[in-house]
Amino acid sequence: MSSTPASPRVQPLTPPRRFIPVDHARVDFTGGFWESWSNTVRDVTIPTQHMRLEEEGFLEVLDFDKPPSPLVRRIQPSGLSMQHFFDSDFGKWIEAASYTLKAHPNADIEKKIDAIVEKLEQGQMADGYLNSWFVRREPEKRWTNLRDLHEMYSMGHLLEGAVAYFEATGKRRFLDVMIRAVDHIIDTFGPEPGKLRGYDAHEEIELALVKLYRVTRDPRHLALATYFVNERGQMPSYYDEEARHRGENPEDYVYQTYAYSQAHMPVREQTQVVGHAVRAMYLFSAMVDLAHENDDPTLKAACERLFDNLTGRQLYVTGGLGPSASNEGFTREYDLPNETAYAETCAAVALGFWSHRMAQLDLDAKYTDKLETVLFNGALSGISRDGEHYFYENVLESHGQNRRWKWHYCPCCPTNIARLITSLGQYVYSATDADLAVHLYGANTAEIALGQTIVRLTQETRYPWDGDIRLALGLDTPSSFTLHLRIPGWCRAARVTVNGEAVDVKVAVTKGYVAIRRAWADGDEVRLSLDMPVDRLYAHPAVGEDAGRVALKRGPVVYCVEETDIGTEPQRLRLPAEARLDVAYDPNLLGGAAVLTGEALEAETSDWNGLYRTAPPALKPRAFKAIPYHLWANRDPGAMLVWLNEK
Ligand code: FUB
Ligand code: ZN
Repeated sequence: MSSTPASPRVQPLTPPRRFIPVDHARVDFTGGFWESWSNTVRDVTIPTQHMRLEEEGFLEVLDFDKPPSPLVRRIQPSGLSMQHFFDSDFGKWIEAASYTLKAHPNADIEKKIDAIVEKLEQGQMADGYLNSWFVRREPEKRWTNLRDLHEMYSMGHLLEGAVAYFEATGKRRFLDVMIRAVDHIIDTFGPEPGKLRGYDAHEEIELALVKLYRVTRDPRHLALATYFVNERGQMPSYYDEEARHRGENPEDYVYQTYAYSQAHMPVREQTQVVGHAVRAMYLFSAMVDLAHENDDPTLKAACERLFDNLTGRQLYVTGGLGPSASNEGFTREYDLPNETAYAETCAAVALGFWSHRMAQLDLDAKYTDKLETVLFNGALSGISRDGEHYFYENVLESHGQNRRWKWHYCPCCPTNIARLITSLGQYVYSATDADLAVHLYGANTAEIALGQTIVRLTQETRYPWDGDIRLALGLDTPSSFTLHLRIPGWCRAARVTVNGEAVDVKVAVTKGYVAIRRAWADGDEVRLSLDMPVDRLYAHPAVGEDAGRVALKRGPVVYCVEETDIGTEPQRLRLPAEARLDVAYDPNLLGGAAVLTGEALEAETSDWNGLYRTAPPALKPRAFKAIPYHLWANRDPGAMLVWLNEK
């Protein structure tokens, strides 16, 4: 295969500083929104997902001592079967389950993980190669089609699982298996003569390698991740040459363009978010990691541009992304159809990964705001309130045809939302030696290290149902540091007090974080009050789908209207611009939630004879109710709408 241009010169970032997320196991959600979800995912989602993996034959692929069973997933036109990447699904399950183990040891779950690890180790080839599909079915074809077959995508998820399991239990076996697999990849790929200059079309291994590097501190692990990111999109394309090598015409590529995999140009030159949404988010997450680890401002700058492009032109109000099913990704800017929104759960979860990483490099609430948007909306909608049904696609409009799945033909999403929620603690706080940042609000207690200083924080709040937050600090000895409190972008009036004394928020705020520097002492109390009215949101006029429509949002929570609450399809409603909306907490709604009520108008249909007429419909009053979008499709099936017709 041909050589490609050297990667760009790297200038150091100044200052090379990054906030370090708190260990998720040091954050204990105590009552309220996230405790409830964390418990559900730990107690219901994790065990039932393992059952599904067994029932659906995912774990059977590890029976290396038996001949392979008939395929349970067909081969698609690209040559890929979902079965090629079954390893990724149990890899992600191990990762999600491991996050629960650290604070809540569970011998049964550990036994299940150990059983998978034992089989993986048995299947690992002598040279370290590990991928159940190729080991069992097509060993001669390994590394012949990085464009379509997800080999390193699967290995990346196994690697993330191995790191999480090691960190949770201290057991090295899985980690060592995966280090051997990575050694094999290092021997096979890279710019050195005799190696393949390839990289996997489905990004994932890059960010996994950085996680590995943060455990091993082996520079080869970081170098491999750096190589993969730098090599991506270099021309001539590796995928063209690889296709010719297989005797194929590169022009027959099913997806037509390498933009599908963000491999159409070098990553630092990319300015528009394109292609497959999950791939893009995993790549950009790795780019932020590498921007930090390599002090590389060129990667950071590329991420900043791409983030602004995504959030300014291509993101659903729910935090969903990637409108199109055909490429599981992006189309043109401002193309945000509601009923056909693909908005895959995995993509929203991965946007959470990316935004969170951006905020650690550059403490700017514009990043954390998006993390929060996906957490309360477009990612959380991917799991049912009972914790064992899922959405793969997160539409913003339905006529009742969308139902949650017990499992999915391609079940990448369930384990992805599970790993996000079981590791949620890490997103709440982060620190440097002299700073403590509070990114998310939700009742919890936490222990956070700032260098040698341990801060015990108690956060009391009913967030997201109201915007009052009390933070109590516990310290063994007084300590000077800066407390950074995020003022969410949706909040137009915030008040902060320290031990009862007001802080001038306007003076103290930078990029959406109020900075309070002082000598903190045990028992200090910070109160934050965020005004949380119901906001009416309008979409940019270029989003034709949303013209004349309004979305309701209160604090971080996007609302929708479900037919089951109003007795008619919400598509028939007109919400008057001046309609008063009341907020009330309903303890009986799916574990409790703030709902919006008021009066809207409904288009009369009883006096229509045909499809069209010259007079507009008559409008009659209709009681109105909206519930948080993430809770939709948990009760009677029916129509749903986020963008309501406005009158
Ligand atoms: O291809 C692997 C995963 O399955 C992708 O990330 C998802 O979009 C789904 O296609
Ligand atoms: Zn998915």
